[in-house]
Amino acid sequence: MITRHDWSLEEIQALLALPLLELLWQAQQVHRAANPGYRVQLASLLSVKTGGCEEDCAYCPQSLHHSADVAGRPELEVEPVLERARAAREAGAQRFCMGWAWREIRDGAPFEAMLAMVRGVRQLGLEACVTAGMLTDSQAARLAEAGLTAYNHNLDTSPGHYERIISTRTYQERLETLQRVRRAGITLCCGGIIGLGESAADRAALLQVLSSLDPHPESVPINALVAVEGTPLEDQAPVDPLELVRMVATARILMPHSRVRLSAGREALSREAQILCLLAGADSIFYGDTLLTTSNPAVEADRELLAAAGVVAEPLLTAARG
Ligand code: SAM
Ligand code: DTB
Ligand code: SF4
Repeated sequence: MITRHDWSLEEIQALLALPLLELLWQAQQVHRAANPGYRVQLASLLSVKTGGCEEDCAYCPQSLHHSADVAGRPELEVEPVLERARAAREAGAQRFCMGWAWREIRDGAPFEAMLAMVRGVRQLGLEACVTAGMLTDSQAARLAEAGLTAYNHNLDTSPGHYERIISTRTYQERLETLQRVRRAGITLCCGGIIGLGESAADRAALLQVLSSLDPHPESVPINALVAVEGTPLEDQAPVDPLELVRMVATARILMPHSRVRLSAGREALSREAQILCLLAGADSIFYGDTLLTTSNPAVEADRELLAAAGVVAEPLLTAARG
């Protein structure tokens, strides 16, 4: 299978608009070749530093620009975070993702704590992922040295639609952060959100930027907007689940070897719609009853979902050491 980085907008738009069953068939063929055992990665999320963020991302309940801002939650310390990582491992997770509502990482005690968390999560035999905004080369190097598996930094939407969603950070800054993470040898987790009022052409343009990254991001989260009261997007109409299926399938075709993660918004999907997303090539989900600040399906429901779909979860990569 050839991995391409030169997909044109027209090609991507044509894929997104294919008759649904044709799109699913193409995505399935790509997926089966790339992931023959069809294993699904379970990634658990924890918000370490919640709310009070200086950025103004219109979808986000953690921005201090919106009345939704979840203020007053204390930043978590190392041991309680590792306790949650152990519990996630017990529940069957393979990756543990930690979030900080920051515009960028600053040096000092919170960063040292982040490094200790990364080391601790890796010692548990879990993959470790951090999402904490922009970073410097030396911070990226220290994260790599601590054993960080992946850094999550999303492009969110197309270059054209972006300025309607975020004004405090440019698209170019996001691309530079992604390069810095790559240069440090950390894998990239980078995707976007649908349901932000974007057009089909915007969705294609987001997928074009993602698929032009060389190498492709190792994981590509596809989120459906969770419209939170008190954010500027609170009244946004929910996305048609089949639009999410199309986005997942197209991402799968464009980036055959990436993990395509069915991310925020699963609570609004029926079991059957989620199974269609798996069929379309999603091979990872967020696992655990909360995302960062909003809820996610219960662990038990997800076990039933995977059983109903007849897919198995990826086992731990390394023997547990702690
Ligand atoms: N502050 C860091 C940053 O923006 O890189 C890390 C945390 S931020 C919450 C991580 C990602 O979550 C965002 O880039 C966005 O794609 C996604 N996200 C945030 N709020 C969301 C919502 N209400 N619905 C869907 N996705 C959301
Ligand atoms: C991603 O793309 N989605 C996750 C993770 N990366 C960090 C976050 C979703 C957040 C949904 C809104 C909330 O719970 O605050
Ligand atoms: Fe801050 Fe990240 Fe939320 Fe934007 S998405 S407001 S950067 S926490």
